[in-house]
Amino acid sequence: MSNERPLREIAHECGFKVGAAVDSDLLRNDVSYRDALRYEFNALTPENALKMGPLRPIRGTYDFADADAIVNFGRKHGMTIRGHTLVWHNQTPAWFQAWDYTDEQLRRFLRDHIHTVVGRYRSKIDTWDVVNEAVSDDGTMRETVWYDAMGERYIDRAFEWANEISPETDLYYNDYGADAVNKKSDAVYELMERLLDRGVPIDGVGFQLHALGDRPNPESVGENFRRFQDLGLDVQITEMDVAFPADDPPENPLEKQAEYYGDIVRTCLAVDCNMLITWGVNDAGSWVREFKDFASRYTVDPLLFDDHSNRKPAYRAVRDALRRVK
Ligand code: 9MR
Repeated sequence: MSNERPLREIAHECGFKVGAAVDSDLLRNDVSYRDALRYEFNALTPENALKMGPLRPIRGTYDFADADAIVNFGRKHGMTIRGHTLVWHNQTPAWFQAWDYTDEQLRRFLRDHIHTVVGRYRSKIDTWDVVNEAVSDDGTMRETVWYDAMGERYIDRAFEWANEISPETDLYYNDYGADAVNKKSDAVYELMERLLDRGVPIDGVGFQLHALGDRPNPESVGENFRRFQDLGLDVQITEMDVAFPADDPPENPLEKQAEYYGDIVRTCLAVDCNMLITWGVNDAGSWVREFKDFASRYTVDPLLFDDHSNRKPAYRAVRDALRRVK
């Protein structure tokens, strides 16, 4: 690709993982995307392929083809793999949404799902987002199908089922908008305290850090990460991207973006958070473009690589922040 040293090598030297969310079609069909992924990143997460909807399009069967392709690519290239996600209110299969289940049927369905999926990737996936986005923006528990059937204890059970089938895998709770100290992160913190009090086998918290419009203050992010670590939990940044309001971007958006990525990497290093995943490999594949509403509201180049997988100022800022710790 170039003579510059790959980012993953620099990251590796300071015990850091830089990853990207991966789309199976782009991985198959776009050479520059594939090359950037394997050359520059030492971690990945399937962006959609491991979610319940894509995995289980037809009742009674699983389609592991896309997830296997991504996971095997990651293994082949020595990458750490995050599994995303087992329990979420979004992206459930259409047939599931139409199913008139009893609470007990739902409980068994979720247990079997977790046993099957975590079990299949036991030796390949290092970390799972077991439960995603269980807390609402106002800090109350989100009323999902899982919550309606089982109350908050659906979270306990999900972690227990994952743990019993794969005790070595790191199990995470993952959420957005809880990156800095704020009302939502307070609620997530209290949820974590309750889980730990109940002896739930949870290893860490994933902070998504979708910096769209707002950029959480890095100092507050550090302070927030520390309080979760003080509970005995690990922390990771799991879905980062940085975009500005489309109608009011800063003067040098790519430089501003780079500065923020650099600040966040430095924050991570200062508090011993050793994983940062960007939500996509290159700008062309970013979900911000896929979501029509967002694409008109925000600048649409939120990642480290441009549409053709060329390095951006943000890439260099991440690299330089990592280099400085050597
Ligand atoms: O990037 C994902 C996009 O391709 C899907 O259409 C979308 C479905 O809701 O999910 C996106 O990923 C989300 C992730 O799974 C959880 N956190 C927010 C992410 C961006 O919406």
